Amino acid sequence: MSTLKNVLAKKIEEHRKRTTKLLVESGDVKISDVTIAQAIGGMRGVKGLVTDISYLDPFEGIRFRGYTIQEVMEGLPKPEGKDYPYVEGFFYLLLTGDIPTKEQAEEVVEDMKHRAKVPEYVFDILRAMPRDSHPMVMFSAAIVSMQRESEFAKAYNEGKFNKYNSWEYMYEDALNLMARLPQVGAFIYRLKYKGDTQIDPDPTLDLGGNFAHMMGLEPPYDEVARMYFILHSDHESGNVSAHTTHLVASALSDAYYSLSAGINGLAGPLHGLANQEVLAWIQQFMEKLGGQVPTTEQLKKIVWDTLNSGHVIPGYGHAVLRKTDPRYTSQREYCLKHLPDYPLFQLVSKLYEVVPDILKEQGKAKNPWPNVDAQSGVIQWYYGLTEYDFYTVLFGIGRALGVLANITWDRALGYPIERPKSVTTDMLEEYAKQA
Ligand code: NMX
Ligand code: MLT
Repeated sequence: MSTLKNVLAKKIEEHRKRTTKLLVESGDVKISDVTIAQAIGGMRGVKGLVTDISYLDPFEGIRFRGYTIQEVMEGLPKPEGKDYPYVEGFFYLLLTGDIPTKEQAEEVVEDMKHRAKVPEYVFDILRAMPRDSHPMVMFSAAIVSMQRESEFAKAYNEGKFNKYNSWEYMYEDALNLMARLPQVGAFIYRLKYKGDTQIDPDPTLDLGGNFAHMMGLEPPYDEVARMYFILHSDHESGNVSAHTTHLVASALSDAYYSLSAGINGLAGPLHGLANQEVLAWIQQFMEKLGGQVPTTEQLKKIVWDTLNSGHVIPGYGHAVLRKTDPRYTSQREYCLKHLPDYPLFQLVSKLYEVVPDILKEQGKAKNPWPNVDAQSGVIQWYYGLTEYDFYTVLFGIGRALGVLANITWDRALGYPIERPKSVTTDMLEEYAKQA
């Protein structure tokens, strides 16, 4: 058994006792109330999910297994001569809660290389799809098409499966899928935008390095890939992609069905697609200005015009965060170090100076600050990835790390099928009368 699986098995054994004790001794303790506004308003703030993979504080931002972004980037083992950690070592952290040693991280790198072969039929399916299909449609279809590879579904069908061992099959699916997603993503990119000129994986490279290689992008894009996948991996459990993956998996659907569903949610413009929307919006107004960089006054007018036409400002606002997203800040720091004078970076920085005050003045958005998506396109564009409708696939590869770790733990802890109760509007009116 690999070190990762062995450590994970021990952690699960210990954790099960905590969950059982909570259920047996404190199952009736209340952690949340639900108001009519919350029932109508997307359950904002209702505490009804449990995950230990990450936690989002509204003012501090995300912590992965208790570690801040900076602690993760500094503390995890890195490939020789690189500034950003192995994505595989980060996956070890998400799954176990432990920072791996370099040896442990590199064991996962090797393990995932052995799992990385994408079945040929996936390429056939992608090539058969209309070339103008959105890359997220292709990505989701590729994932669900691999469902026939599921160890979890196979074990279920063969009757080998029970509440105690089902996590082991989910774990196998999670690692297999995670190992294959970079090639699936790179294949879609080169199929759609580079005339189907494919680049074979390089078996000497780690996941981030290999992704850059298969995309045809030179170093330091490998560093960008590592940073990007880690930053986008998880945002606790209630966001649309994580929640959807968890919900679908709760029906004992395997990782392929569940991740594909989560990816479909990520493809919405209010969620992961916002990173493409930011670039589309910027391109649109730059075109109107004949390519001129807007002055602050022009930018203010553009923002107001966007709001007045009933559109949201992409990359700003958040359902939970109430300050600048530290994932935005982390990417901004990268830009300040590597591309401080790049015009697109300067424009995005100017938006940061202008948008929050306007959103505050408009008085609707509860959080006027930028989220992860406001900044991420800049770096991609700088390194030559200008096909912005591909950006959400990058988000999706990263997000898979968190949600696959999460559904592995869902099975380990025996979480049941998710099935909240709904009420009717008549009932709400009755509650309101009685209040
Ligand atoms: N621009 C304009 N209006 C906004 C914005 C924004 N960026 N953010 C929120 N609002 C509006 C929102 O549409 C709502 O209006 P109305 O009452 O007319 O329906 C009002 O402010 C209150 O919304 P909030 O409670 O602040 O936000 P909510 O939790 O409902 O939604 C988002 C959160 C992220 C969906 C929302 O802020 C938004 O649409 N942002 C722009 C899209 C975006 O950047 N999404 C990416 C989020 C991060 N990710 O990667 O997933
Ligand atoms: C995410 O990374 O999932 C987004 O910031 C959305 C969220 O957390 O609701």
